[in-house]
Amino acid sequence: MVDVRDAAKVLAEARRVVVLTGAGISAESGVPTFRDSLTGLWERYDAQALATPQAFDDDPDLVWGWYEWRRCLIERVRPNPGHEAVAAIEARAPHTVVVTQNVDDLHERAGSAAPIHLHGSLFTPRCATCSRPAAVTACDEPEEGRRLAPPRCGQCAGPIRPGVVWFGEALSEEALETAVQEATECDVLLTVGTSGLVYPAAEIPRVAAMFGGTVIQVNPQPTPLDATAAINLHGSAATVLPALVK
Ligand code: BJW
Ligand code: ZN
Repeated sequence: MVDVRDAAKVLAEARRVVVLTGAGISAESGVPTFRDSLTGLWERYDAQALATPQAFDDDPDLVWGWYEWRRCLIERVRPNPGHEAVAAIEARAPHTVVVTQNVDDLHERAGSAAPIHLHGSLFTPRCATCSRPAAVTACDEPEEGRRLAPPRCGQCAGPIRPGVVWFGEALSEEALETAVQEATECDVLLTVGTSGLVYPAAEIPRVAAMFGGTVIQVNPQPTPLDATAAINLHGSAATVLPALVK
């Protein structure tokens, strides 16, 4: 059995590190994950009715209201020791790239320099028609389940949409290419708090392993990535990650 101290040694000796994070790293800050039983967003909401381009076309007020509720929730929470440990890894290893599937800004607030947001961000809304970036508005007492008409574009009057990547949409080519390239070159890929069910993000640890990188996984639950990881650390991000950088 490999314990956290062995994993910490492997990480400390790595020159090139990729940290891939998912919703689980923000769970202990109070941000709900998607697929956890009982607390996951997809337990209470229909992904097809909220996280697809078709959903926004069909009911923009429902979708915009839901994303504004989530953005405003995130503005009220703080990064946790897991995000802080990721920033510490970044400060220590000669070359570290943080790749996140999360649409929150908790890595940035914990001190990570320029995380790659594979699935976009709640803080980069844009026009659904002409793609022009739009301003983020102040949050006032957001309520869960409130419908809210999206603002209109100053250029073409099209509806403003969240800057996230929905099912069926392509990820930013630049973001994905950089993440995959870094995975091919890394000594260690640390995957944290992702179910490994959403593609193409779930391929990134496999690419790292295929090119000779050591994959370390941190997750309280088993995932399809268990077989890819050389080291599986079963525990929460806010407890295991600080122990990895001790
Ligand atoms: C803890 C913890 C604690 C809890 N500490 N851990 C190949 C095969 C099959 C399907 C496909 C395929 N390729 C593409 C697809 C389709 C689709 C897909 O993957 N579907 C699968 C679900 C089957 N992919 C796409 O559509 C992607 N686009 C695409 O492929 O485009 C192709 C294309 C090319 C050219 C032109 C056009 C198209 C896009 C995917 C976008 C995903 N978007 C979402 C929503 C973003 C906006 C929003 O936030 O609402 O991204 S879905 C949702 O899932 C979100 C997440 O980033 C993503 C991943 O979830 P994550 O982070 O893993 O969270 P959970 O909840 O699943 O897991 C949490 C984990 O944390 C669990 O394991 C817990 O145990 C753990 N945990 N507490 C540590 N304290
Ligand atoms: Zn526009």
